[in-house]
Amino acid sequence: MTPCRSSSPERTSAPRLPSPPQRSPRVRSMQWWSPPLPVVLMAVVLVAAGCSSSAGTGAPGSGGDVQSTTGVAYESTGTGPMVKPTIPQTPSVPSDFGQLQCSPGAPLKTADPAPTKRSCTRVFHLTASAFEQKIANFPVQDVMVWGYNNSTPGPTLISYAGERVQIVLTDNLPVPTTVHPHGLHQPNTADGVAGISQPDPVMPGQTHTYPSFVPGHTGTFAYHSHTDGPVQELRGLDGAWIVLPRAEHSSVHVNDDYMMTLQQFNPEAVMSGMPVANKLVNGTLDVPFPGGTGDFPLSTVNGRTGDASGGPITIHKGDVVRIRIYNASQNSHSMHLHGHDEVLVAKNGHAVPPVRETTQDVAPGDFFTIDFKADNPGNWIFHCHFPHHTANAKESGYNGAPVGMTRIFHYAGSAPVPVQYFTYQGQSSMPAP
Ligand SMILES: [Cu+2]
Repeated sequence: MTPCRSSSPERTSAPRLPSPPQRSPRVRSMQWWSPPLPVVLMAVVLVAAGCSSSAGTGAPGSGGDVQSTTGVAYESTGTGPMVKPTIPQTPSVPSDFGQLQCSPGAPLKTADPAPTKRSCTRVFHLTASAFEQKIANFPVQDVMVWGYNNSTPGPTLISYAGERVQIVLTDNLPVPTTVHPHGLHQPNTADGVAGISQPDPVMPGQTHTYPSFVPGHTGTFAYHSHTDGPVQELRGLDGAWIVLPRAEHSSVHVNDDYMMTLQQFNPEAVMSGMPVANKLVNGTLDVPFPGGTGDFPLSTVNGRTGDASGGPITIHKGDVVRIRIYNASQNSHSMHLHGHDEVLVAKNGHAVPPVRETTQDVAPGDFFTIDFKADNPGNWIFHCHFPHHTANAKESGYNGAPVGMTRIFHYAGSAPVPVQYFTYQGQSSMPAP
């Protein structure tokens, strides 16, 4: 087979980039938006599918070099001038660009790509611990979860194509743990599978520095505990990891880019039949399966049910909006957007020929990227289509509204979403026991 031309920025001269805009410029046409689809897209995908892998091109480092060309760099599939990628946001969850450690020089905290002519490593510090997080308004609120840096899902890690990355994990849990980069091309010594690739997990109170490596491709990926998965992953030790291109063709550029991690939780108090007053706070987590039904009572996007999301996601008419989905839960979820075509543009770090979908079934561990054109003002829900997953312990929200695994897109200028939606079923305070 014919080796692919590497998309690594270390092999190509850096494109000239415009200054970053306050908001991403609106793009009049997307490849999937201006039929017929450019032939070039399919050609690139087909050529890439026949590529063979090749040796890495990244800078030497402690972790071995795993940069490969087996992945289709997303930025290589478009047309038009090169622009800076839109920085993704994760509603309710912080983003973490880590620390850039370049030699020589002090570590930098920066959202910009590492200089290609310096030897730099982007280092992410993750601390696993147990803490309370408000994951719903009802029938529980604050639940004891496990997560990274006091958040479940953990902070969304953001790095750039060709950068060397590294995780430093501190275990503040009462049990041993590890962290696994999911979907990246890490060396085996950085794989973080307890008892196999990492025979001895990180012990409580200890810090472990994993070998650095260069991820093999851009796209949406994740990190999660790979120790005692039925307990640790389902209590919340998951997070997204996005590897951005340093630049992308304007034809694949989006205005708004949102990361959404799907999780399901089983607070013990929800299922135990305790009086409502006792269910409202301080639920502990009982995993893996509740009540023998296989149904998890609370389904969330970014660690919150729709009613506890704090408000809608505001978008603007004319925008192209990207949603990156990571399913960190035990079950598949059929993610459906009202009022718009959702266009599948990438799966698991690889661009795919755009496909218009109504509902996208996302399996556990999958990453799907969908785009939509904001051309239909109003308040639109994006939700799992399993009815139990759009309720909190089978209870609906304000006036029967879907909650659970739901987020609302609100067009600027449209009527506001009723504030009662973001409360306990329309009541301004918790009901008396
Ligand atoms: Cu679902």
